[in-house]
Amino acid sequence: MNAPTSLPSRVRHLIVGAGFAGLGTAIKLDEAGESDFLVIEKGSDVGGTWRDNTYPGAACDVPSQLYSFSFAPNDWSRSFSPQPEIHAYLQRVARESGTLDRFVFGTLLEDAAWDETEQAWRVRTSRGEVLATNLITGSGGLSEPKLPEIDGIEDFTGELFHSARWNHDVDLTGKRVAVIGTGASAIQIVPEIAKVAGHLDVYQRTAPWVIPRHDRSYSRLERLALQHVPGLRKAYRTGIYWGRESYVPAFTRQPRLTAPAAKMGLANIRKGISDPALRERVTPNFQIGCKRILISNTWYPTLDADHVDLVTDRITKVAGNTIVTADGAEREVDVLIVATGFYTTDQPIGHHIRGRGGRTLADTWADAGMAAYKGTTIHGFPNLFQIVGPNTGLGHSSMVFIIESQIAYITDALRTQRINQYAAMEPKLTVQQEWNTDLQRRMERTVWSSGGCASWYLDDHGRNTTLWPRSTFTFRKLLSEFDVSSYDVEAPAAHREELSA
Ligand code: N01
Repeated sequence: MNAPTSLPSRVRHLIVGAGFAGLGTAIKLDEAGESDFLVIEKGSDVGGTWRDNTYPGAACDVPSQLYSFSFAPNDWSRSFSPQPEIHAYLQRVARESGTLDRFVFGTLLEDAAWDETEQAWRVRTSRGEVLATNLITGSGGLSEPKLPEIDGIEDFTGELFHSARWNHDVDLTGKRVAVIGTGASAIQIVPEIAKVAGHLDVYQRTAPWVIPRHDRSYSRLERLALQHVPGLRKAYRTGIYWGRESYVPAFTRQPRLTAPAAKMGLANIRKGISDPALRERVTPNFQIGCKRILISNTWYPTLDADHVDLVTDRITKVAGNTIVTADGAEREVDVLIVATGFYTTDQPIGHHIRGRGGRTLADTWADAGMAAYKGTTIHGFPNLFQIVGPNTGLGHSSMVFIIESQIAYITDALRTQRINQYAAMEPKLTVQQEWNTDLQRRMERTVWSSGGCASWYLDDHGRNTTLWPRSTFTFRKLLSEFDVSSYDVEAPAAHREELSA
């Protein structure tokens, strides 16, 4: 691989990020003959979230047979693959794709501004400037760690780190450890570190719903069959897909259909915890599905262990190496792990992308929240394509399915652009508004709106600007073809001058 070390002055497509989204886009653009692209990646490797989240116990809670590219099968070792296996998969796919010669690692996007004269994105990176006709962002919806706002936490005198930036130099053996948060990351971390920590305090603000995890390793025979029996892997993947898709009505239209899942969650508590008072404290007070449903067989038994304390009193401050809660209790810790999630409704990259008139995405979205057309393109931001943009997230199935749908749409858009020699394309404002009005109308019926919880799905205005409120096959169908009639298009500037002469 001869990856470039400096940037060319001009490129047709600039892709930001080398996770599932950026890598998948590079592969599909290459296949479509759109080979004049560059991928910039701030890290030193491909993998995105699966490179960054190296915490103990990190694994995907969507079965790997589905949580992988449809065009790049893998010999998975188990149903819910651990992070190292997913990362290795992405590394292999990247290596074998023949596109790595156009990846530039260690390169941060600092600013991207639409240049009206050039009809291109003028992009400043930590490695220099590049002019790009199209800007495709795959920087991830859950990539920028969010630290909790707790008085005194910045002066904590022990070791402190976020779940997504695990400090592997810190040995937790025998230490007093505290974890803040009880989301998808924390419930994977806590059972693992409890095996070595001397004492563990788990700070819970909201009790999550946790149902059993049906994970197992595949037998040798199963792996051989999946690899060699024609059609078997595809049939297995399709089965998982439809199994997951069957949850959609419960989330989006009939929240009462979630009742069986709630029963499973309550049974999981009874099975894992013997103390009635502790059972009570871990019982959620909102409708299942309102926040992401978590899966674990070890979460509750870990909370029940003698050297683990669940703390439900609000943290009031951190003083030195002591965490103080509202009841006045003071708990000393050596290591503080914050598993407090990510910036989701205020995408950090939005502050670095400036469209027509120099307006940033962040400013455009400041008043009414994030909004795009088909989760991918944005009025006022010509030739910008966002993978995992507004309202493309899922609570039940594989984001790789969504990503591949968006990549197909973008590839078709770029083909249309080339054939028609459009210099710029952006969704019409009215079309984008109609799309979002419809989305928000559908959102009202969902469990995410009516389930009585606060979640990272909702923005400061209470609008759900992160999740897709319909089936994933509908998403795929709606993005199956680039609908140029929904777009304002511009001829190249030189051509416009010729026409007006
Ligand atoms: O983050 P979260 P996460 N004081 O935002 C608590 C994906 N993921 O990293 O519920 C005290 O879910 C907060 O409390 P509350 C998945 O999509 C996937 O765990 O807001 N507590 C919550 O408990 C997931 O949804 C996998 O009251 C504070 C926790 O911190 C998403 O990533 C694995 C606090 C944050 O939970 C994010 O998960 C891991 C404060 N000041 C993650 N601030 C897979 O398996 C926040 N909290 C695929």
